[in-house]
Amino acid sequence: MLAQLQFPAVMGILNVTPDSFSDGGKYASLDLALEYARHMIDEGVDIIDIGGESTRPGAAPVTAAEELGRVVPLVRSLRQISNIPLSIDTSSPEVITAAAEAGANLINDVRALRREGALEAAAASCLPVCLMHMQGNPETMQMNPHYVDLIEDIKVFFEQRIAACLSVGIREEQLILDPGFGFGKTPEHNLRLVNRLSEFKILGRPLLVGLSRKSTIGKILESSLREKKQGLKQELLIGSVAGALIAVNNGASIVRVHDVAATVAALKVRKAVETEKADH
Ligand code: 9MG
Repeated sequence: MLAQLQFPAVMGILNVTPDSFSDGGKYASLDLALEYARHMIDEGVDIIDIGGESTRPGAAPVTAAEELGRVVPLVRSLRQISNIPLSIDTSSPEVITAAAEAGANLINDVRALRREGALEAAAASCLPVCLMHMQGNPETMQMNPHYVDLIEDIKVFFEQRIAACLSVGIREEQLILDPGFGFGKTPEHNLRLVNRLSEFKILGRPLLVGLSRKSTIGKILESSLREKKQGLKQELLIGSVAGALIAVNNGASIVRVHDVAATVAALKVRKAVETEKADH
């Protein structure tokens, strides 16, 4: 599946949780989720990332049974109506196995397959995997995140997780790496990661980045919004698209976003400019 993707690719977020990063679990029912997936496909999405566990800061864990009930019927139904690549946002071995059987094409694990049994389940599924860096866990990760050297610490983490994957038979070509914006990072850490993203390319794998509507974008925009007394929603969209574009310019191959149409449009403009450069 990775070989078929054209980079940069847009991964659209489809959360089927009662509470999610920012969509408030709007797509909690199967029909609504399917409708929203169709909408993202019309907007030009390249991959749909389906998540049944909230990973927002402070979120409590869910059981595998709850997660299975939320995501597997959706993967199965979507597979019947479209060939769009489907990513499953999970850390649970049971969900990895069931989603792969239902037709998922990619595992997106914010815990980088560190949960017991996840490495083995991912290896057995033969699917590509996105290994994301997170310091701590969603319940505690924003309580005073600290690094000796942000970029080096994350690189070492990636090297260890790549080695763990290789040890169970997951091939290096199946891996995508993600520095995990907002997962045990201060706003300053997040901005440094955007600036130094290309340093992770030395590991030889495509990079996935998720900045969309995260609190760092909100914080950057907060003061101007207070002055203008405006709502945050439109500004967050614009800020998120700007973040995605900068991330692609700095080396991201896949951007995980809420606002598919706007991101696709921004990347089209970028491509036209890049094409002109290549032609002359
Ligand atoms: C599930 N999820 C929420 N934020 C994410 C991010 O930044 N990257 C990846 N891979 N998954 C995320």
